[in-house]
Amino acid sequence: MSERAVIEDWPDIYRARRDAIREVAAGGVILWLGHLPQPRNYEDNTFPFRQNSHFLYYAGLSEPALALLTYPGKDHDVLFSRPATMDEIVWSGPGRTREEAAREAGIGTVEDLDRLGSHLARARDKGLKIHYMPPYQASTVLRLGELLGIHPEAVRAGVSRDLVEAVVRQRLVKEEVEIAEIEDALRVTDRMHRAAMAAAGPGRYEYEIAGEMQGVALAAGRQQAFTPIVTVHGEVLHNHSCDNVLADGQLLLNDSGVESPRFYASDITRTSPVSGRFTTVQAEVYETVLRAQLAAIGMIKPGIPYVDAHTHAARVIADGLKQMGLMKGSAEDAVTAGAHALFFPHGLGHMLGLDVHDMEDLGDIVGYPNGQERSRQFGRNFLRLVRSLEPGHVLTVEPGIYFIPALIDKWEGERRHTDFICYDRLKLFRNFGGIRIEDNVAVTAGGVRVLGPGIPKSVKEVEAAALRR
Ligand SMILES: [Mn+2]
Repeated sequence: MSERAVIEDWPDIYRARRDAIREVAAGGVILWLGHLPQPRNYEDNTFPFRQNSHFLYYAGLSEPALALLTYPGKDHDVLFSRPATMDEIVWSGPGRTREEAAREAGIGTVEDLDRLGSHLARARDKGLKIHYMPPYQASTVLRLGELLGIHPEAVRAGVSRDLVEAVVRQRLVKEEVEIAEIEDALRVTDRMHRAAMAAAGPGRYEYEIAGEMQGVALAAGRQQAFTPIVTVHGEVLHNHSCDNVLADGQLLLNDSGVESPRFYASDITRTSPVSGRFTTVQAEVYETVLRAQLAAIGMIKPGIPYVDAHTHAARVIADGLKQMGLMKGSAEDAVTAGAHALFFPHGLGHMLGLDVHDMEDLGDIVGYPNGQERSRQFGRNFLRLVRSLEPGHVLTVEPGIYFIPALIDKWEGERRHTDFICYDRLKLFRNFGGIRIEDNVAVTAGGVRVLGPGIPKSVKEVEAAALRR
């Protein structure tokens, strides 16, 4: 179904990735633990399974209960897997054989999972350092403690800093095949967003729209890359409830994206009018967000610090709000003081890859290189990415304007930034909601490429898609 522009040989791709990372272990062994199923309300009723992204990056295998040891020496990898019991075959089917899975990952040797401990013991006896990534699931912490013969509380201190840094370096720069995966995901995400715009209308419920979208994803054999945000209360930034009824005059904010066949994420936000037509005021705010987004995208090229695009987008927003009589004074000074964050209280974007916030399990090392620290200023403190951009980086650009009644009341009560904010006029916007526009872009040698098939974005395009019902 999906057209592929890139010739792929995934076993070779995984092999090459492992050969690059094993250099970093400098003669040591790297332990990659795949995920176990996570119980939902009892042991056998589990959450939908999602493999660990580092495991996917280096082996591509999406089944539970796998492990991988990367030994020194080219192509020396051992996959560990549990042989299926007869009961498991009866209840869950035979699945593919371990040998088939290993071949797909370009791995020549397969062993039983319960031999992993003795492999690690032998490596330790030989004085080889065992490198591993920081765990974020409780079951992984416990397994690491057991496998390494240390107390679970000591697991975090033993994480390999060298490995983490090298994984970040490697995964940050996307190969063509990875960008093709993200674009593949975006083709389904496009259809999902169009379906949502067309399905929205007065009297329908947010969950009905979410259901239409999920239908598109499931019918394409895809999972969501994260819990979708589908709401008329776009001012609640990560609003995961969706039981409001849609009314004429409201805006529907939809932040969602599916995964590709190899589990790469897409992450798109569109905001559309429930009635099919923006009001004049809505269109004015919308155009401001769009101007900020296009200006930020236009700045992206190798060498530019992403924080500069964030700051510029904030200024465009402050300027637009000035024209609407909601802000005053110098837009530049307002942004330096942080006054714009009343309306734009989050970061411009984040890295995207196998994770929707790529490698967020590794912390700020992804977006803040060389120990740079996050700003303490409200709004800017939520910026996940400041680093200088390089060809192959894939990231989101997602400015927004929101009217958050509780925040407005607090700032007004504290008489915060009264030089820049027109609190009186703001009263007219209390029930406005929020607008965010988000695209996924790749940094190229010459600048930037917006990924995906062109999801409706201008006022005209969004209205046309919303009226198609
Ligand atoms: Mn995003």
